[in-house]
Amino acid sequence: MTTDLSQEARQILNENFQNGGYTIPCKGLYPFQWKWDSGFIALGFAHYDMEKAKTEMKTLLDAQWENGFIPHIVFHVNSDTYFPGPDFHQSELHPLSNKNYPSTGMTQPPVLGFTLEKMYQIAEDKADVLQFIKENIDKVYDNHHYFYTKRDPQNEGLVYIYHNWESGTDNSPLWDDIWATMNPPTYTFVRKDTKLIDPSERPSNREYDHYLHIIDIAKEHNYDDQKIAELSPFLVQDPLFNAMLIKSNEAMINLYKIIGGNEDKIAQLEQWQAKSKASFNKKLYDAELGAYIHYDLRNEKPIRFVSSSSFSPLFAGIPSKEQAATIINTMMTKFGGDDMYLCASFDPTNERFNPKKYWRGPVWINLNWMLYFGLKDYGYNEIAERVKSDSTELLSKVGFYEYFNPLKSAYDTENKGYGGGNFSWSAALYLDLIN
Ligand code: 9WN
Repeated sequence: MTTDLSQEARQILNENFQNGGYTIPCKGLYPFQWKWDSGFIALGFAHYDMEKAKTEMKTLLDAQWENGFIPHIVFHVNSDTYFPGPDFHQSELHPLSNKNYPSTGMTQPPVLGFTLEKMYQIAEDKADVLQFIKENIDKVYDNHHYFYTKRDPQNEGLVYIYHNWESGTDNSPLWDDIWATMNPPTYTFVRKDTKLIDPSERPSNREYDHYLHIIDIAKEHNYDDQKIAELSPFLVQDPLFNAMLIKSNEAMINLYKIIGGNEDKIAQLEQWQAKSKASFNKKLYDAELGAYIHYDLRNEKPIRFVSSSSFSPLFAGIPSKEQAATIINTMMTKFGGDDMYLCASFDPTNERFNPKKYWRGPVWINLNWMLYFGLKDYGYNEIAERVKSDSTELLSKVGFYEYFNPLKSAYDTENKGYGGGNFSWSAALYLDLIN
């Protein structure tokens, strides 16, 4: 059973790997290279084809901008199955963008530091992977330098995202109150995703108006970070994004110590780390909700909802033992009933929860993967095992979909997952989870 699934997972990754040296998240729906997908995909390859893992990372890092920024999508090819493409995003507007690779002008969660460390841990030939890390780690360091110098206007050690696509959790109900502060024009555009996927599982056209409008504002200012910080109607400190940054800082400290030298970089990373962790627990921990929350920096107010991102700080060692106990209790109470698969992407007890619609409720394997390792680190082995077995049960029951209904009863009447099928990070992280 496991062997068959592993073979299927490898086949998906192999088939989604492209000649240009990168892996698409899934055929049709996502025909380019995505930043955080690439990190997760590299981990899957690392278990059976380290050369491809290295190539995946290298191709993404080649698209880095001169200011250290790494874009969320690299448009390696032309494709008419995705909107909005390179003509809409126009990364060339930024003076320091990478003119060899058209891309978006926004980013995604910083997973590359901890992905490099994981590749080293998985590697049989440590010397070979260490050599690769030596050649590439400074690019990831420069990316963190970009975040701390350009994305933290109040110098808090917490970086902002200026677009919901930067969060990776695109249409989460977390953003609904921000959309209510905006009134974007109605755009004329042809959606491609809703031709490929049941529209009830994807964001609405009106939501896309908001997404496009934020990009237009950034483009009017050539993607200038300072202007975006001043003007973007969406400016959020996201616990998932910042937890990824902190986890990757830690990974880079470990790797630089293995490499030797680099004292200045280690010192800088440790300084960022201390500041970020302190601010994180001060600003993003909501004791009353018993969870980490998002902060709306534009409107200066906390976004007081619980989502799967609320538990991601476990993966980065951010909560104290007491805070960990509290947030895990919140998770099990709200998300962990016997009738549910862990872990819904949004609070199932909230009226905004929708078990079928993208990031408004379904289970996502990448968040489960983080949760599994975070729970283990804090000694919650039984709950960690449940997250793992819920994930593998879903994958073996219906296949390597993009997201899954968290309600067990849903599978009495339908036998499928949602969004794209043969989805790369579901396959890649399965291979990592079972190893
Ligand atoms: C926009 C590729 C990406 C993931 C995101 C997921 C989805 C894109 C879209 O697909 O977003 O970036 O077009 O909906 O939300 O997390 O990286 O798999």
